[in-house]
Amino acid sequence: MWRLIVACLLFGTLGAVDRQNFKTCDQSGFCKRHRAVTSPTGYEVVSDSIKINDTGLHALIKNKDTTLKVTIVTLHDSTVRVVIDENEGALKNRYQPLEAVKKTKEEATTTKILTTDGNRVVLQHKPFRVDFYVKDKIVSSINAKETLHFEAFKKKVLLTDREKGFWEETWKDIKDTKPHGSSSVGVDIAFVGAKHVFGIPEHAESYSLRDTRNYEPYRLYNLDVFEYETNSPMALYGSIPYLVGVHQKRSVGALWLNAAETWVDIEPTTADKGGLTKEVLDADTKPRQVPQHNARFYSESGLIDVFITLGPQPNDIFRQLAALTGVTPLPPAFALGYHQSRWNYKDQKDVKEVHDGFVKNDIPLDVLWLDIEHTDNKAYFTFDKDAFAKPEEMIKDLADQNRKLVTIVDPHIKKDSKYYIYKEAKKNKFLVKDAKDAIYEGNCWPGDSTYIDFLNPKARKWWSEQFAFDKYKGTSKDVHIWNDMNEPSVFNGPEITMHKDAKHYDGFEHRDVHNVYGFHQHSSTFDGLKARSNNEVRPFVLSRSFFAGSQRTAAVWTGDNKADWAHLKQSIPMLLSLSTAGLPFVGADVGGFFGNPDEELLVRWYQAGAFQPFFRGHSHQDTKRREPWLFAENTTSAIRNAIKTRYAFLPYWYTLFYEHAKTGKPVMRPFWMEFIEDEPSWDEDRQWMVGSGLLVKPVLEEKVKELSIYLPGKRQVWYDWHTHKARPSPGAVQIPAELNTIGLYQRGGTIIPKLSEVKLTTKDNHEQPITLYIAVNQKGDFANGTIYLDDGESYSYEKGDFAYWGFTFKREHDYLHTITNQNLDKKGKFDSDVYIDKIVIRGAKFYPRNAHIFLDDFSPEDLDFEFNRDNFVMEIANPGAFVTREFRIDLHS
Ligand code: NBV
Repeated sequence: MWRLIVACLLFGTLGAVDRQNFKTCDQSGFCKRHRAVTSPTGYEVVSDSIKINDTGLHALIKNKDTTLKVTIVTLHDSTVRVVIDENEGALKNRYQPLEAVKKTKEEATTTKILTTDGNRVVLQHKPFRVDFYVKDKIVSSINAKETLHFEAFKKKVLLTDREKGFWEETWKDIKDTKPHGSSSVGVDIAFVGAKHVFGIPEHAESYSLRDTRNYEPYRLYNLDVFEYETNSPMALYGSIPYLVGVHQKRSVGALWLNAAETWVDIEPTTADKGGLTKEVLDADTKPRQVPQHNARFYSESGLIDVFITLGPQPNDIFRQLAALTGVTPLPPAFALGYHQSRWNYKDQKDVKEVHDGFVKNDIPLDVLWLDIEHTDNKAYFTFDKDAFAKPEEMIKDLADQNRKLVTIVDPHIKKDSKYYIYKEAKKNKFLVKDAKDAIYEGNCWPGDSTYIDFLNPKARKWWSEQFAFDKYKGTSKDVHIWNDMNEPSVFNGPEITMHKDAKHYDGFEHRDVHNVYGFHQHSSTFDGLKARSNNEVRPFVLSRSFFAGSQRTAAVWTGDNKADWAHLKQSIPMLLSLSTAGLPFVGADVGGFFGNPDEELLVRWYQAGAFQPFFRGHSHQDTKRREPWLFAENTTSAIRNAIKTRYAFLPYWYTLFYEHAKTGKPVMRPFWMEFIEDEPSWDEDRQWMVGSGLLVKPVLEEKVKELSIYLPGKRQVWYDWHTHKARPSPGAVQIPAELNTIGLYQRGGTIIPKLSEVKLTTKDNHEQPITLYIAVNQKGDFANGTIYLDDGESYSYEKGDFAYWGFTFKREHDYLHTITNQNLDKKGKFDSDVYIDKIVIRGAKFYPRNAHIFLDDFSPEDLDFEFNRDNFVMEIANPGAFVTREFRIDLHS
């Protein structure tokens, strides 16, 4: 009942977002002020202020009211950092979310113009501007539109009306006291030559960022938005202030390192209008024909701290971003399997029936989830005494079948003097304070709630210790954690979040750190899970809120979507945008959180989810139960099929996650990353790549008879996964959209390892035999691929217990093709029993007469094979080869 009242009062009518709960730019004082800056703000470099030393280039810039200091530092790997802060004597320190970035290697400044890898940074004095050149072409510029606007801290004087918004702001009867006044910052960044810009998640928007000139700017402010709309730049649960301007030859990334509320305006233009005409013009470039995107960032506080990564190619862009904000470490294998969740599984009996149901119905499952109702009256770290009286038994039962449990642990803490977490947090002063220095109180699921101050390193350490097995009673190494509501969500707070004048550790206000609050919760949760097993077991943490760098410790999902086709479609650009911004382990609630999907939508959602990194079915407590067997037989069977297909590709997924950790490349990839030569495909947001080998296009429309698929690239060949039929690219194909259809193509030139048969958990599949799918390239002479193996759960891979092997198919000469494997990393000592029980060669444009294999004894053994002359497919059964022991197969024609 209580829950219903809260839902009705706070969230208004069911069915759509209540926009009234959230600000527009016009309703946000600083955003409005920045957007109103349309004439040059007139900053110039102060003559004689430039100093170049080992720490970079330092200069003062000034306009009629303000003097600022600028630091430009060249970093390792074509990355440049530009920091603009107040000059000495500022009234207050500004918050810098350095926790988001890793220690970056600085390169010594050697010449008067900073250079790194042959790139050039030019500081223009009047007006102040910083230009970035790659091989003599200008690619980016800061302040080309002269919108730099910096509100320095000042002493409070008698308030005029105009000044009022600067010193306080009231919104929906909630006053923001702004004791330090406004301290907002903003500037424009140009992406010269960029046809599209992508990134700045999280928004339910198209993948390619749209022109905001007659629209709201994109907002980055972590918020709990009830029933969010599709196609909207409204803020959602997390923020990564990073975007990339994509260009055939010279892509550029920009990370705006600021954790305060931020808005971003996007202006697509051409270089003749963007203030850089002179710099762009040369013998073969007409500025009018050069596309350009200008992005203007405005943040409520903090400083201007921008990292420009100069690419130039997509792989460089991802590596450079990874060097700044890190990568997702190899997840435990189970986390890549299927997750079954619901708000809520009612009791232990329910849990058992559900996971047994998966076995009975022959559907793979790795993880069962428990939402907030499993706790003792919303006191996290506890179990309801009646419904979950024996958690150990429940967990053991799951673990006996190689399954895991995930429980939810939110950051709001029930205000209850009998609750040990509250008592300890209060005693240790680990709770956020309000503007008057009392403990901050808000309303959330437990009723009156307090909030852990995750900005305090001691509070984080204490929080991480709460996951120890002797503290979080009933849990074991088979329990992993879900952090929800960590924007943080405060039901009676402004915009359903924390008051901006609430106080955190070290004198910072909530406004300074808002977007990094959830990051600190999930990072310390991760640390706790790692520590509870003496750093032996890889943790899995799912978080709703996130910031740049969140990928180092969490997977993320797109929150409370709806069971409709629009939300299914929306999930793709949302996940691509997260992947682009460096966060690869992402997914959307399969089936939609709110509402009841019809069976067709549910099947299509499973098919899409099966090819997205984090794969979980989840739903609201008011929805009908949707375990896969509760539907018509053909629906259940299509869902089973989708989940089994996911499991069959697990060796490929696991390998991609390993490679992500090495290279920064996401696992779910936008087309521009793989096909930079195919410009029309860059903004694709209905299809995606899993790794570089697999193209996915799920059915996203109701009752369609045909699915049309675009095959990107130039002079590539693609193979229909099921029929092997080859198609050239660029081009489009139409395939019949049956209930079991998922558009799936393998790119010529790749080799994909897939399980030959699927068992019901990742662990049970660990040593299952593999089929190698070889898709020969367009010339017919080459294909390669990789596989990564280890124990799937511990950190012993860091000490050499892993195997990373490559496979190569090659035309040696007219009459001989070979298939070989190679150990790609000799440090890996993992000797696995996984063997290859089948090889499928697609596009085998030769007529094989015989085939034999050489194992380590060098005496060839004949192999049985079949060759289909109609579709050029060769299948070798039981080659007798082990993945991690060298072999060579000769195919004579
Ligand atoms: O904990 C309940 C839900 C959860 O199921 C969902 O996944 C989260 O996004 N939670 C939000 C709070 C209530 C939402 C209406």
